[in-house]
Amino acid sequence: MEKIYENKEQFIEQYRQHVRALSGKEFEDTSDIDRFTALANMVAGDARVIAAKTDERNRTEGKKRVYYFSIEFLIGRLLDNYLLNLGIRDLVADAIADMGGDLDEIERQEPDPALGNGGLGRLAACFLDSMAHEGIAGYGNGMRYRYGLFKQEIVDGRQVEVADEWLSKGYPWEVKRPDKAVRIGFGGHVVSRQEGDRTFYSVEGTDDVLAVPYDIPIVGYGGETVNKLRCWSAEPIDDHFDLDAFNAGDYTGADRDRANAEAISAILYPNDAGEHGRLLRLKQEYLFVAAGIRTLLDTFEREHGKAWNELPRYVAIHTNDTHPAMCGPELMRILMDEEGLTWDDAWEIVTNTVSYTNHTILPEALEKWPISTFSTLLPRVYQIIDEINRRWRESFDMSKPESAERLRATAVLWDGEVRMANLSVICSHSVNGVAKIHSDILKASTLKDFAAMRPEMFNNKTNGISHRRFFAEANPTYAKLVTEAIGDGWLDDARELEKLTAFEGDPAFLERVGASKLANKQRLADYVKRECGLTIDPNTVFDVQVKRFHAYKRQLLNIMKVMDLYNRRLADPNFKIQPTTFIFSGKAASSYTFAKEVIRLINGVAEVINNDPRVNDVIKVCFIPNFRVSNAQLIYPAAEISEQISTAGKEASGTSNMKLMMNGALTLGTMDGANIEIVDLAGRENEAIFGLTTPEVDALRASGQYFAWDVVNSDRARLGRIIDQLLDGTFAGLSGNFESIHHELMFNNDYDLVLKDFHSYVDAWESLTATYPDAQDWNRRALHNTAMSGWFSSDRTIREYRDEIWHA
Ligand code: NBY
Repeated sequence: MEKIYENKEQFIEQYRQHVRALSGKEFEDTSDIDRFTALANMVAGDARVIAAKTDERNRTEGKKRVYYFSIEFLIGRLLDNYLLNLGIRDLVADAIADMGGDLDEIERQEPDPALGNGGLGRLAACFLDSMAHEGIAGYGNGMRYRYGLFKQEIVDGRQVEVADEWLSKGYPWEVKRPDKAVRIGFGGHVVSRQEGDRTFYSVEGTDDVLAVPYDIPIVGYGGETVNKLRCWSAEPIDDHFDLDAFNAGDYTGADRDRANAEAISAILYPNDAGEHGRLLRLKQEYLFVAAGIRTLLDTFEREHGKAWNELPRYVAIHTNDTHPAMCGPELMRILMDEEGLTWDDAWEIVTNTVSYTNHTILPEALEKWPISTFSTLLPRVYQIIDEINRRWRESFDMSKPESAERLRATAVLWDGEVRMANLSVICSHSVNGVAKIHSDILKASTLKDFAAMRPEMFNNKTNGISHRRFFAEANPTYAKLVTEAIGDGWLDDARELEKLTAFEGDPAFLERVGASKLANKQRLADYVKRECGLTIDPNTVFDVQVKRFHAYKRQLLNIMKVMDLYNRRLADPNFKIQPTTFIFSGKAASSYTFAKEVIRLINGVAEVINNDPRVNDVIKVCFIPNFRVSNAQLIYPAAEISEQISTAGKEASGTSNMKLMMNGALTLGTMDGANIEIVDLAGRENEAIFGLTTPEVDALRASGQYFAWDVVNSDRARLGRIIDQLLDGTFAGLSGNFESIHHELMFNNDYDLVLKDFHSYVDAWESLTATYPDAQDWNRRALHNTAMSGWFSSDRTIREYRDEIWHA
């Protein structure tokens, strides 16, 4: 790696200059936010120098470019990560200490952009990191929302949503590129014109907005490659400011065009399982797709001219879930309407360029749009989709008995709706799921008709995580220990963590593993004290469930376990509980009432237990508000038990399971998503697995013989009591009882099988925590989990995408 700064002194001199230039003050007289802005500016400048070299290299080597289209990129704070990736973190920390500053404090000033909901958005960000590390010419293409995912506050136990003004203090990593803006048309009507024997189509009378890009540099570990994340913002076309209206006192009316255009990129939709039908959301999807496609075609044309049939050789377009599903139709539109290609030629190019990842099998999350909404907003794109659908139908041999059903299942247009998943599959050459079991379920059920017709396009790419961000950066004490033991090669190649298995029999080393965990727990306890005023004890087990709130993720099962432990302890003071702090964190979609009620229940239970001296020496419940990338980086390293308890078959993969495993937590989980691969890698004896398996869940549902009442009646003492407590005021102190949760369990027949898995879950928890007092053996299992977690690096995932899908 080339050195960016010869030495500390050189860094200090440049940093002082940057501080002066930006704030007009000497370093000593500046605030931490000034110091952050100047430092980030300076590093961003360094990054852009490397980015120019990367560009040049990509051009001269004629590299294939990968465009990763995702409506979410949950990138987190960048400064610490980039200092690490550039190999200058220690030098900079030292230098700033010499100047009388504190790098950690400066880093805490950075806004944590919440441009994503959860796993899907964070995955996209980890992929950017890994593409840059692997030297892939990889570009993120996404949205720049003025307000990211809402800030969560807890008031009387309830989630309250507050706007996330992440841009209010400026964002030094981004550069606006007005020269690269793209005009985007909505509405209007399709007109045709004849040229010889060809009909050409275009749209007239559109309402246009300008998509304006902001670029963020993506610094790869090793400092050789700097890629770009391009996020699109919507603006009005010209200055449509209406001076007459303004002079007449109509200030809002004067700026109406601006407000309407800017609304498109104003907010991130906070639903992580689909909220379809909103016109503005469809506008977002088209805006970043159309602008991204235009950009990549311009780049291609600059390098290869109009040799469009070469596009699949030099460009891969990857669609992260169905939100960018219009990539296929939009590319068809440009190739035919603007470049004059025939349908067949364009189709060949499109299907060889586009690939698709599915992230969910939940039927309610599969994206669909009313045809009427779609065709009015995007008449020409709709016309192309209609033609894709027509040709697809025509390809069926209707004399075959299976055809009718296959057609029903695979059609793009059905029942007045556009089915985005089917569109994505038909426009792609590759479809992948995100963990082994998930990819199998896609083939066996969700997309089974496609899989029967085109088995070769289906494949699995088990998710991964940036081990540099979520281990090296988040957990410096443990990372230092690891590096002392096995060198720092693991930063580059996470599989090297496996060398740690050699230390599993080394008591002194295991003791240090335990000490680093304790330090991380203390660090989290300090944060919890600051943020929530709650005292938690680092000498208790830290049992952690952090993720979006969803019925299928079953945070309810977890808190019911806590209620059960509480009840049993009150009934019998000799009932032994391994002292534990139950830590929850996560947001619920604003409109998801049930999930919000579960948050309220957790806080209600916390309020009672944390204030009850009969139990609060052995149980504490802690809900950490406003889960986001930055506090996640404090939580994962402190965890000892990783709660991964979704109903089997529902969690496509999960990625917090991987982050927690890497940081030495033992998985308490169902055989779902990537938990299965965790067990394969680390051995079932080093995790705690419970509950129904996917085939058992399917069989039980199919039998029609599951009755929630029977399960409760067979255990009045424990389950019955918990069910009663939802209504009897025990936990109602903050804001009332929990009727809707009671209703879901008892009258909706417990769709997520919480009651069914309850006993096996609580038993598994008790057996697992019973082994905690043998610290050496616990630490050995923790170390073993870390050692075997390297396979979950997103570097591995990205290499698989590169070799098997993108061929880059
Ligand atoms: O993607 C998650 C899966 O639930 C998880 O199992 C997987 O590990 C992760 C990465 O593959 N899905 C997810 O995070 N989905 C969303 O965030 C999301 C966001 C928006 C919408 C749908 C899903 N939407 O339709 O608007």
